[in-house]
Amino acid sequence: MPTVHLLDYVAGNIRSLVNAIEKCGWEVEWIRSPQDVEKAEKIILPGVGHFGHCLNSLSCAGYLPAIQKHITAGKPFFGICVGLQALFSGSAEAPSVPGLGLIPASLTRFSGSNKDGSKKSVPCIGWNDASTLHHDRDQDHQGEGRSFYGLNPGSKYYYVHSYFAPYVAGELEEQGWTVATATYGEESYVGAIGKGNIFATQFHPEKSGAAGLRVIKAFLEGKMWSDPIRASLSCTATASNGIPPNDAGTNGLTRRIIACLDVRTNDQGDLVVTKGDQYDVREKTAGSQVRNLGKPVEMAQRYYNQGADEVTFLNITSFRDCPITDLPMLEILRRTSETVFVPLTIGGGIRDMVDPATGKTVSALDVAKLYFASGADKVSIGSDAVLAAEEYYSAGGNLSGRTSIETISAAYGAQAVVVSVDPKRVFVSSQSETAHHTIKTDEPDAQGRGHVWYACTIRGGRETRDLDVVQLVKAVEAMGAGEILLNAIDRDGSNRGYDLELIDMVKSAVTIPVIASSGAGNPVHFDEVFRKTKVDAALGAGMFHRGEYTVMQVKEHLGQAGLLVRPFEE
Ligand code: 1PR
Repeated sequence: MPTVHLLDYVAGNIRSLVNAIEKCGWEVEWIRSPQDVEKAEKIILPGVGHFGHCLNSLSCAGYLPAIQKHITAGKPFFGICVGLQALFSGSAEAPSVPGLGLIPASLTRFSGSNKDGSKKSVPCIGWNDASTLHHDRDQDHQGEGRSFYGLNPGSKYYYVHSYFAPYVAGELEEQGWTVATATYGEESYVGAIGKGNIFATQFHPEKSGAAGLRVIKAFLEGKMWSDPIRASLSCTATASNGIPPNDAGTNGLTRRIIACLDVRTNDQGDLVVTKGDQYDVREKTAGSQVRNLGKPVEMAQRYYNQGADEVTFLNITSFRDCPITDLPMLEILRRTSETVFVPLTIGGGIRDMVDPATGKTVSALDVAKLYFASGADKVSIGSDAVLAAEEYYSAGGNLSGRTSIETISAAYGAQAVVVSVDPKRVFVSSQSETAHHTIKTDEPDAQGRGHVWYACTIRGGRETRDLDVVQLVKAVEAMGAGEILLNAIDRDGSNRGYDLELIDMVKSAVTIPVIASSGAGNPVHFDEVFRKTKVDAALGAGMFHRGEYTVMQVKEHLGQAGLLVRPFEE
């Protein structure tokens, strides 16, 4: 097998990249010291998270001069995400930290709003283009009408970032670069860039399904230009009138559909996918067995093949178990990441704990590291986030720097930290009855009480706290969480559709992306949540597990109704 060298400097989920390279028929050799760089022919520099953290780690380990030398010698180099950003002179994310300076420009942060006042979630998480190619035609005629490193105008690629390299027409092309751009709201930026032996993508090709694997393969095989791609794109990309949707509500991203697998050990000791009704996962029949809906790895693979944009695993009982001794869960992640090339999130039990085997304290960051090393792109924190938010308010709104959210976000970036919220409705007759954030609801309770606030719960909904959902999401955003997974215990498993009132309330409280969860029973519910709220993604569970609808059917429905969805590619 041919070999490519990968720089290992703790850059998040590197396992998925290795799996993607192997899927392309290549083998990875690790660069573990600057001396190894000299021996390498082709190098891939991955990177996620904070520009300053990544560049400082590379610099302290002595890699930067070695990479410069490799590039100057004309040897192939591929930078991914922060690996692309490293080519620039610097970033507003860490103004005092210099990049490699091969491109004399600096990265800037996405603005949280557009000129018309509409909001834009930051970080930018989702699927976007990298297809409008710009190159200096005087210097390079061979690119005319051809595919640049396997990029395809109809394909979508997975991006996750808060900082970007602004695209100014002509500037980079004049320096001989070929550029593929994406646009988020009104901001156009560099999605992929290349010149000579250098290639880099802001998106994650290893997380971009078949479209991303094609890009990795093109780099590995040295095919800078090739004939146009004839990818078989599914019909999901076009509306029923055949015209690609002009879906203004997304700022350019596709509507993100997530399949969620609640996982736990059943009474026979096997890890199974289960699904509750209002979080009760036991059958209502004699014996009250844990509902067993299938095997986690197989189901994740099925949803990937159906076009899921992301897969989430929630280890729903690990609040009482210790995830570091939960080797089967880690194995599930490892095996899933071998074949599922879209983002994987894992939640459950992420908190500081004591290892029962050694008696030693293990930090939430250590637990997260294990998950990232096993193939997770994001970790989702539930109970521990609620406790941290309570502490944050008792400390007068001051950050301690020690919470799971803060430590993981500082090391791996905000985009790697999801907070999973499990709120329950609490009815009151009027706002004055409570100090909590209330809304007037269209669905009063049996006693006619027409206002609700949403109480946060911990331990899988078993314990309700005196903290409301708005307090929670504001606190975790301040701590550095990058996304909210918004469940609703009252709607869970109900097939009644999402709680739109809850979603509106949370969306207007934060800038970070919000994923709607709980209650989806058919494709129309996805359409409804995207049209009636400003939510960033929608998650479904039971309707997929029970085989009532496929992810593909949801996307086809949305596409035909004129919403922008990622076309499925094989
Ligand atoms: O508290 O950090 O250990 O994390 C535990 C995680 O496990 C939390 O994310 C919590 O939401 C989840 N969890 C705990 N108990 C349950 C349970 O069901 N008994 N599942 C549970 C939460 C909610 C969604 C579900 C949607 C969609 N599941 O993930 O998939 O409600 O369902 P639907 O489309 O069928 O309506 P910690």
